Amino acid sequence: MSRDASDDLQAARARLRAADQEHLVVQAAALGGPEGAALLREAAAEDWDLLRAAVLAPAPTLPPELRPPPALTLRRQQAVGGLRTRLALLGAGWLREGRVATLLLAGGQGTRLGHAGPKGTFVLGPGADRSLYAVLAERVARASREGGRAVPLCVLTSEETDQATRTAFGDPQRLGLTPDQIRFVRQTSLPVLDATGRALLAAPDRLLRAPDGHGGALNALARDGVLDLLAEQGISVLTTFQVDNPLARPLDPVMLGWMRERSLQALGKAVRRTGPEERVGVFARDLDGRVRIVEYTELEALKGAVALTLGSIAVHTFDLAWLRGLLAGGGDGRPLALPLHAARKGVVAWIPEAARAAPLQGVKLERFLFDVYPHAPRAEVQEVAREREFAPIKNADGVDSPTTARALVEAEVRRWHRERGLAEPARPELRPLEMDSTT
Ligand code: UD2
Repeated sequence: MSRDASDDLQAARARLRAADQEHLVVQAAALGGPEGAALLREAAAEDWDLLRAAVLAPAPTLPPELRPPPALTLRRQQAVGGLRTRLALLGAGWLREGRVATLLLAGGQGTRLGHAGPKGTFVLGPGADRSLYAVLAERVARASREGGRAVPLCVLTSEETDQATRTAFGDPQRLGLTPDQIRFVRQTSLPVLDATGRALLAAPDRLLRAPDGHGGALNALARDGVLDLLAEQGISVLTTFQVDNPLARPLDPVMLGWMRERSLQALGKAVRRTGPEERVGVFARDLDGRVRIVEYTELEALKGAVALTLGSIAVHTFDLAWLRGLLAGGGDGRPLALPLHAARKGVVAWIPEAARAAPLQGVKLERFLFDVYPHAPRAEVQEVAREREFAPIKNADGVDSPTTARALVEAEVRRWHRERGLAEPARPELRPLEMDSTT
């Protein structure tokens, strides 16, 4: 081994020891040779102080006195002096002008659903071709046809879902998309630690890792030059939606119109929470009027959380120039670093002492894309009708399951036909419904 190679390994060992990761140095020594060196190099590339602080630090500090933010609620009947129509026309204008791109968040591991493969490959039915990817991609295709412009669709994948997702999308034209309309962006991963802040192993020679949260989309989009490319194409706003919501309306002209009308940096869709137990982040506003989302896993730390009833359905619209500015260096000149959120999860790790893999409690670290909200001078919330825009698929059965989602989707398709005086389909398929929000 060359002298400088052994020097950098020596430096790696020192860094790991200083970060309470001595067990990795021991494991690398037990492996020896190139495998041991590879483990040392992989481990040395991580910022252990940041990772350990996220695990060992107290609950995230939330500003005091969080209050519910005002929400734009448009009821179909009252049409508020035609406001909804006017906003829809404004938003449709942006789609026609090619000012809108959208990001499908699909890098999650989807463990709760228990589906083999990326969640987007889950077939919602009724036809075997109705995967979540197909249903959602077709809606982007429909909005593109209606606006006369192909809306760029970015799909966030993770190391685990990337290949299967590209394969699932196959020939984009089958979904009504043009080949250059879709772009895959692969987020990075972070080590999984134990509750004491020590790295876990996936195998004798490599760390246990997990996707770094959909907040990883920003750096991945920037790294791949996608944000610059979208800006060069004239894109003004990037909307987001999740693969697990077949009723998502990420190109809703009313939402886009409100964003345009109010010159916002961020706008999020919300539904009234069913109760404090619903697993959705909630919109809140702090004393200086900044809007943020407090994730449901962190709400118990928040007194008065019960008053925060606007639950985020993870359909957001962000101003692209503002996002790029945050990444380049926000107000204080430092590039935005989204905070790390720690989640205790059951994982399977390699236990060197037992020389086998075993299930144990790990801590996954994620960044959340919606943590950009507090950096927005003007961020607002659009309340929408739950039964028409939110059919989450999270669990194999019970609440937020394929059964509840199918029922919601079928009801929405029937309602959509009824309101247009069309005969209700015998077996409603979620063919591209109109994108507009319906409240
Ligand atoms: C998410 C929201 C929650 C609420 C709810 C609505 C977060 C952290 N929480 O809860 O506030 O809006 O959805 O249904 O967003 N994903 C990635 N990469 C990752 C992790 C997740 O792309 O590293 C995607 C994942 O594929 C899914 C979405 O992000 O489409 C959210 O998944 P989740 O399991 O992190 O969040 P969840 O469903 O508990």
